[in-house]
This record gives sequence, C-alpha cells and structure tokens, in this order.
Amino acid sequence: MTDFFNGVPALSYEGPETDNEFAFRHYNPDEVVLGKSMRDHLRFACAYWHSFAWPGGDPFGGQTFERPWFGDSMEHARLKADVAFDMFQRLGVPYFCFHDADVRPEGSSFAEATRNLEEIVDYFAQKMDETGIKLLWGTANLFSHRRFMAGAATNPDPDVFAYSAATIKTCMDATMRLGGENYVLWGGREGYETLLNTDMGRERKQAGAMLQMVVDYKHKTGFKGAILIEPKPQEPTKHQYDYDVATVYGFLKDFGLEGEVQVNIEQGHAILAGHTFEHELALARELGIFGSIDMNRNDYQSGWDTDQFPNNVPEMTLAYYEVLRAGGFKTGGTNFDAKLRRQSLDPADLILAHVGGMDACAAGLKAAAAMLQDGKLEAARKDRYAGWDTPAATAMLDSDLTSIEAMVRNAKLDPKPRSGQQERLENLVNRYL
Ligand code: XLS
Ligand code: NI
Ligand code: NI
Repeated sequence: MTDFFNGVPALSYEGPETDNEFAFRHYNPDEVVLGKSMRDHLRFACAYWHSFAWPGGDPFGGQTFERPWFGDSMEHARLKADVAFDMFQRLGVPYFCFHDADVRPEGSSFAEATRNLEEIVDYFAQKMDETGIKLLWGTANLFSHRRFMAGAATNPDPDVFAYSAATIKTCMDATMRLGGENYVLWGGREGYETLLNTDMGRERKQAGAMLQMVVDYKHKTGFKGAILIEPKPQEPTKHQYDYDVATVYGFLKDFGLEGEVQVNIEQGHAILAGHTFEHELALARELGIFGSIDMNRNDYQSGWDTDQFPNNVPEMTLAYYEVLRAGGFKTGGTNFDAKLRRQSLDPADLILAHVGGMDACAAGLKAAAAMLQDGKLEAARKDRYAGWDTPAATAMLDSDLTSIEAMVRNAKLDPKPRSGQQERLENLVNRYL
C-alpha cells in the first residue's frame, strides 16, 4: 500500500439504492449473469498509460497532474507500480494493461531500455504474485518517441523497422513472462500524412511482414495468448492503414493472417471511423476476429480521440449485447482505455472515474443479458429474415442469374415491402434499461 490514496474510502458493492459515491451500484463481481459471474463476463482491466503515465497535457498546455512518481528513475518507476497496484486492488479490477514506455524509463540505448523493462517486469511479477492481479495484455509504444514519427513497421528507414521489431520482441517477452493473455498492436503511426512522400505499396508490405514475424514469434515461443490489432482511423496520422475493423480484415486477408490475428475494438476509435461501437463489434464477430475491447467514450463533436471514461449505459448495453452474441470474451476483456479530464487532479477522481465506468459496464451487461434472455429482439430479427429459411430461398444463393430470371418470370414474383419496425425495436430496447 502507498499513501497516494489516503483518505479515499474503501469500495464495495452496495446496490442501486446506495447514496455512497464510493460504492458500486451495479458491479457485483460474484453476481451470476447468464451462468457466469460479472467478474468473468467483464474481465476489467486498468490502462497503465492513462492513469499513471499521462501528465494531463493538451495541444495548448502541458502537465496539470503532479504525481510523486513522475520522473525518469527506476525508483520513480517502482513507486508508480506501487500506486498502480494499490489502485487495482482498491477497485477489485482483475487485470491491467501496459506499454513498455508507460512503466520504465527509456534510458539512453536500446539495451538500457530493455534492462529497465526487465527489471520492472520482475517487480510486476512479484506484485502479481502477491495480489493475484493478472495481465490482460502487453504492447509496445512505437509512436511517442521521435524516432517513430514516420511510422514503426511502415517507416521509410529500415533501421526504424529493425528497432521496432526488436522492441516488439522485448514487449512480447515481457508479456509472456507475466502470463499475459493477449498481445496488442496498435499502429499508432502506421499510416501517412501526405501521399507526396509515401510509397503506400511498400509500407503495407512492411506492415504485413512485421505482423507475420509477430505471429511466427508467437508460435516459436508457444505463447498461448491472442495477437490483437487495434483499429483506429485518422489519428495520429491522417491516413491510417488500420482504419476500422473492415480495413484490418482486408489487410489480414491480404497477408493470409485472418486466422492468426483478432481485433481489440475501442469505442472512441469506432466513433472516429464514423461507426457505432456495436457495428464494429458485430462485424468482428461475423468475420470471426472478435478479441477484446478498449472501453471508453468519445466526444461526438470534437473529432479527436478524447478517451473519456464510459458512462452512457444505453450505448454500452448495445455493445455488451454484441459481446454476448459473440459468445463473450475468451482471452479478451474490458480495458478502460480512458483518462481523466485534465482538471480532475485529485486521487479520488481516479478512483471515482473507474467506479463509474465499471458500474456503467455492469449495468449495460445486465440489460444486454436480459434482452438476450428475453429473446424478443432476436425473434424480431429472425422473423425479418424468415423468408430465407425455405430450401428454395437457400438454394438460390448457389444458383445463377439465368435460372433466377426464369424463376421470377414463371412464379410472377412481385415482392411486397414490409416494415423494418425500427421505432418499435428501439422502444423494446429501452424497456431493459
Ligand atoms: C490510442 C490507443 C492506444 C492503444 C494501445 O488511441 O487506444 O491507447 O490502446 O497502444
Ligand atoms: Ni486503445
Ligand atoms: Ni484510443
């Protein structure tokens, strides 16, 4: 325990009627929903970077947070870990996620960075042992340092490609050492600013080669976790090669990796891509690449990735509905890729942000489970497509245009439009909230 959260009350589940802000209203880890505890459904994780490494800057101003662990020494890194594990325990969050750059000082060489990472990983291992907290996923930060400004795998300079590959190896090693359940690749700068200086064909091939190496290393080392790509459009580079789920699937198909790699879908990234979160989740499920989620909330007006803590229960209900339809998480989970607003300075703000997010997820999960169990929504969906359940209709999918034309003439087909009943279904969904 550290003294950072001194004065912040301990948390427990008190139910929807409680007046205590330091309590869960919906997240009751042992409560069983559709045959599984909420803990096992939601598989919450805290993101190290937003809660412990981000200084509170925006494009017009720098650091607003003053944290005793801000600094470049290993001592700072250990204090940061102490506070992080203190928070995970207080919240009762079973998992965490981190980038190399969040947890260790960079040092002055690749060798030093790796040594620092290994030292902190040993420190984590000890804490994980003591607390039972687990690693949902590890990842490499291949976007913050200026060496990555023109990309990591997609860089025009082969030395940067090499540096990135070596860094990924050290981060996969760290993830495996800690028993991580997934390894994530977010292509922060895998994209371009202007076509005038960009060879798109080369860059895509380089990214494909890097991903193949990651998959090969997974098999070589026997890593049991999933490899996940996290799609995101237009930020930080104007044109990202991993724009959304559909784009990532096309990329995986191109390189023959659709059976090897899944996606980590983030709410805010879905919104930036012009989709809803549930669209991205449903598509990933249909394509067989659903892996995990980064839970947050994007501002609908600002046009950039605001990474706010989630609190919109109706939207989250639709998201968890798709997670449940996908059969729930296997290796994946709910990672709060969310940060405080820069004026939220107090230690209690960090706790309350997570409490609110966990509660909103739990409320969404419960509503989604009730909706699924009740079956009315699925019955309406099924009914809409019922015409396709006849043998003649199914056979048509393997037919040809000439035969279908003959059939339409012979049967004198005259299709009758039917209501899509959107408002009726929207009303139905509201009944579960
Ligand atoms: C940034 C991404 C990032 C990934 C991990 O927008 O969401 O935080 O989740 O690199
Ligand atoms: Ni993310
Ligand atoms: Ni993001």
